[in-house]
Amino acid sequence: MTKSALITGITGQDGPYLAKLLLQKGYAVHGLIARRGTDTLWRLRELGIENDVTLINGDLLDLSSLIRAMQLSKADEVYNLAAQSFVATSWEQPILTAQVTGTSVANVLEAVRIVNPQAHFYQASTSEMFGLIQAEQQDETTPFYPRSPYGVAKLYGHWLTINYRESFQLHASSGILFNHESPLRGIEFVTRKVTDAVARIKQGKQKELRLGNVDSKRDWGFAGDYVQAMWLMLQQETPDDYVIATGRTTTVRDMCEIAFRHVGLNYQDYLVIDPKFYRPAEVDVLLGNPAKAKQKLGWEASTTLEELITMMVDADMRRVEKA
Ligand code: NAP
Ligand code: G4F
Repeated sequence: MTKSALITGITGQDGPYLAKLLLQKGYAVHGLIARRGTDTLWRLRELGIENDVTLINGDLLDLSSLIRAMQLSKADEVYNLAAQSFVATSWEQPILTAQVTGTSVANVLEAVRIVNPQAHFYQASTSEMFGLIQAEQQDETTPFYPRSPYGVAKLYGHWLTINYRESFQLHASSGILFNHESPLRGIEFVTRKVTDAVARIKQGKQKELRLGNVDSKRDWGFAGDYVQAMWLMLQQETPDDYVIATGRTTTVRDMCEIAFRHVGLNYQDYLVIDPKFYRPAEVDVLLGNPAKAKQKLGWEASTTLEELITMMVDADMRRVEKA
């Protein structure tokens, strides 16, 4: 029997990588799409799967559209990836972020519970929930201390997922994923902002790179590796929560150095610190401990930061050349 999956957020960074993985495994893949009049399908096109997935119109804020999506897709597995996911925006739109990233998780869980409570459910939780870190290396037992409206909203979704598991015995799992990047990363996030700037500077189309806090540290992995962990969680007999990370942390500054060096440039000649990009409250450092995922899921990151950043620079060099 062909398995069916429903992915919310199929037009984001992770959605297309997950869709491709599921298609390779023989799933019928459905994606919820909130039509906004812009070209949101470019990532599916880049992975060559635009015509292989079934798109269903809907919005996380609209429970009826989620019920309809569950009915149409007959999903056995539901991956809730949709969110307002840019941390900086969450201070400018805290209420929208609370609704889309936070309370909408109740809509998705309700749609699952009403239409097919046997379906396995994945919630895209985040290392942002650790915020002001309470342990040097964060794992599933580390207390949360979110530092942004986004982190607070995600914490609601995380606990609701656990609550529905305990209240209704749903197979609901939560992946606490640390930062993961790829050539499909949105341009507003720091890695892609850097790799795009490197390509433009190298090709004479940009003169400088303006960034905020370059001393903050992140545990960066490759999105293509991380979607495998999502799938593995839903194949387990019992639902659970897992930290997904590389176990290595690097400053934004050192990440810049890797990106510029790849095209033979020195980042110090182009980097301008611009307080406009500082955040009202910062997450200074994130470093995950993925031991549980390794032990229980057999998962570990297989792409180094150097491989990831050079892959992203190469993709942006090609894009800028073509433009
Ligand atoms: P992303 O690129 O920002 O994608 C977000 C997706 O959500 C897009 O497809 C977007 O659609 C959709 N969306 C936004 N509002 C919606 C609404 N009201 N109804 C339906 N769809 C809506 O995020 P990502 O990097 O792929 O991350 C996937 C998930 O993992 C997110 O929940 C994120 O918060 C979480 N996460 C990400 C990371 C990371 O490092 N990437 C780490 C931990 C957790 P449009 O294309 O139409 O805008
Ligand atoms: O790339 P970022 O915007 O990612 P951030 O805030 O860590 O959030 C991402 O990862 C989370 C997982 O931990 C996800 F849940 C979330 O959805 C998102 O995918 O910023 C990374 C760091 C921050 O410390 C930021 O202050 O880079 C710093 N930074 C410095 N200058 C900048 C800039 N970030 C951005 N976006 N733009 C800058 O100019």
